Amino acid sequence: MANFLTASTHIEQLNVQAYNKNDVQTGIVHLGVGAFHRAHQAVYVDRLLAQENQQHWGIIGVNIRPQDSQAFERFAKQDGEYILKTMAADGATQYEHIRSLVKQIDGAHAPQDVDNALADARTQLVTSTVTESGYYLDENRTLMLDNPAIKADIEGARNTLYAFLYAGLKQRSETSNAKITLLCCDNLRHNGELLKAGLMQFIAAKNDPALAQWLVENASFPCSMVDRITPKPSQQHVDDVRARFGVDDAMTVMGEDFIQWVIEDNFAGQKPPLDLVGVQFVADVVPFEEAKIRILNAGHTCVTYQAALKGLTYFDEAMRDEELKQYFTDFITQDSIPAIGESVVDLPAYFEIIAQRFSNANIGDTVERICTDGYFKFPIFVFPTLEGAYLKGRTPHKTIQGIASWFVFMHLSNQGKISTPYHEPNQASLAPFTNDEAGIQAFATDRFLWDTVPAKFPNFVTELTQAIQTTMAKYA
Ligand code: CS2
Repeated sequence: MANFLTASTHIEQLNVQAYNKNDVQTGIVHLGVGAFHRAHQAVYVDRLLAQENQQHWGIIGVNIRPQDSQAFERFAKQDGEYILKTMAADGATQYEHIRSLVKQIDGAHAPQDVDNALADARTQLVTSTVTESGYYLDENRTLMLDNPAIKADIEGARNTLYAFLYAGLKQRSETSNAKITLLCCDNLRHNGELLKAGLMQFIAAKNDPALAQWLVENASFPCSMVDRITPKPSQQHVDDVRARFGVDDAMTVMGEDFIQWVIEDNFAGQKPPLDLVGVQFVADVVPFEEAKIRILNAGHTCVTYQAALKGLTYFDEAMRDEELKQYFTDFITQDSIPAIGESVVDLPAYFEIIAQRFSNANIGDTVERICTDGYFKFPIFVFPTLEGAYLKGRTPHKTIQGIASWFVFMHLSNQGKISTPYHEPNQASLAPFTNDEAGIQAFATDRFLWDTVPAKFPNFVTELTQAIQTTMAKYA
């Protein structure tokens, strides 16, 4: 197998785990080989492969999106190997050569190869990172059967992860009885339960009770909390890697030095001993998930639109802006932490660590990246704090301010009044939220976003309307 880093490559300062890639066999299939996977799960597995007798955990990387085929092809050409750069807030920098993605399949072109990989009895674990919007579930965990992508998949197309899981697991159920673990690695609350709910409804829509029964007996869907801030790799980073190591790395990634993975100990398939390399296996992942989603992700979400309105480019700049820094502290201490209540996680200490991570200027994480995909992020990241506060009899003023900033951002960005572009895969869902009384009312009462909060706590609608008006007046 050709090696991506040749003999002529300058490999000083490049860390590589001590295992021989020729000894590695595959035990994991990963769907959605994006930057986050390459900076997170693939890194843990790379470390696992260097442990004694753990060379059977190599990853088969699967692309499921036709629009990513070209990039994926380049990745496959470099044998799935790439360089990861991590940077600490104090400037300490590390480069690692990651080799755990030992085989690549472009599902957009070779779906049968994906089915074979999923059906292969050696595959013990299927992981997925297809983004928050890749699961097509509404506020009641109901699969969006009217969504064109899901509709087409039920008819036999291959748009979503469900179509791939369905076909592969069906083949597995017919050819082997090997148990399997389906481990969702996206930032969704109770992510394992959601993956299970979505897949089971998909199988029901395919009218396949035998497969549903097979999954009940042979599969598990643990929840997991994944964490590492992974900015979109910049051209500067790609150039740096080329200058430093002499390679054109199409899939190089960068991230912060912090990394965490907490997994519910519920494996139907064989369990990779990832605890040897720092992963935490726990009976209940919910407290970790809630802390991360409500403090880190919601902190990002509620601050980022305000940062964009202020014209900031990098997220760490927001942490140096007195007003936004204070806002972030108030949002977490007045709204998020009280709404979580008792937790096994030391929430104030956790918040301090996140505040430091957010201030890391070396990673160059952009406001633009964090503004992406707001329509799916608010219900997942921000809604629990909103509802939790109201249920405890409090009005979450800071949360409402964050929500208002999103509304104002969408309008000013679309009008070209601020420079941060808004990448929103669900633009159509935002169409009713026009910048007038009716649009604000539609926004403040949207069922997908805020579920029953507006009906149960009408004060939310009043306060949000005011906050939108104040914010609009400030920035328009
Ligand atoms: C961010 C996440 O996109 C976002 O909203 O909050 O991508 C965040 O950087 C990761 O979840 C960190 O683990």
